[in-house]
Amino acid sequence: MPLTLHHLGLSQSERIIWLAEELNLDYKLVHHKRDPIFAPQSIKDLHPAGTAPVMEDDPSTVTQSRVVLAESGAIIDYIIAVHGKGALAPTPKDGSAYPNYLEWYHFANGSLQPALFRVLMARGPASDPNSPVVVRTLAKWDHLLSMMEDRLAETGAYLAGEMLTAADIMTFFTLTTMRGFCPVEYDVEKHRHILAYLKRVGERPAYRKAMEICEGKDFVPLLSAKAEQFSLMKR
Ligand SMILES: N[C@@H](CCC(=O)N[C@@H](CS)C(=O)NCC(=O)O)C(=O)O
Repeated sequence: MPLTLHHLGLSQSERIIWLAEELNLDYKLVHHKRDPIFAPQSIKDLHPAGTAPVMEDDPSTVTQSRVVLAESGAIIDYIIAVHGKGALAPTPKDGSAYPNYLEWYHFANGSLQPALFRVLMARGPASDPNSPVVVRTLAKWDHLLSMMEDRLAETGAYLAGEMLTAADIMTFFTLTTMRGFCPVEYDVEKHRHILAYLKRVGERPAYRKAMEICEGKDFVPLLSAKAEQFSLMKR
């Protein structure tokens, strides 16, 4: 089994385990525990980025040697191309799903995840709630959510269209588990399509299996309007 996936507890590496489960891949899983909030030495030893996810493919059919990647989008593209026969990644043959896929796939780490991270920083102890930067940061998060709301209202299903794609796999962590670090709430009326999407994806067997593999059977994914902050953030 050449593929090894490294998961850091409560982190965006859940994306990669979920992808592997959707694709029904064989892989070896290595769990890493946060120390106490950030990545432990065992993750730093794998790649200079020192963050999760990390994927090892050894030997890779592409290079005939060991490939190590530590960027979610790169790992997802690599696994889909090398191990997944192109599944979950629309191409120009798929018509409008293709440009929509590209936009929402890159929206995840290009816009949504940084915006929520900035909300986390903007709520920090040194933050001034009246500062124009803080006001703009919070407004930006609201605006990105309204873009997602409109898109999900349009498709009634997934971000690229009727079918789940890697755009959903990239995005979902930010809408769910990341809220355990930075609790943001959804409005049951204003965000009703986002909430329906969270339910729809949350019912997928591969997502449920992946979350159980990642966080154990007692973990409840953050799929509802309110989110509790993780206890590791309360020290
Ligand atoms: N751009 C990277 C970011 C990876 C990242 O920041 N991972 C976080 C987990 S959500 C991490 O490892 N944090 C621990 C640390 O920074 O020490 C990706 O999308 O994969």
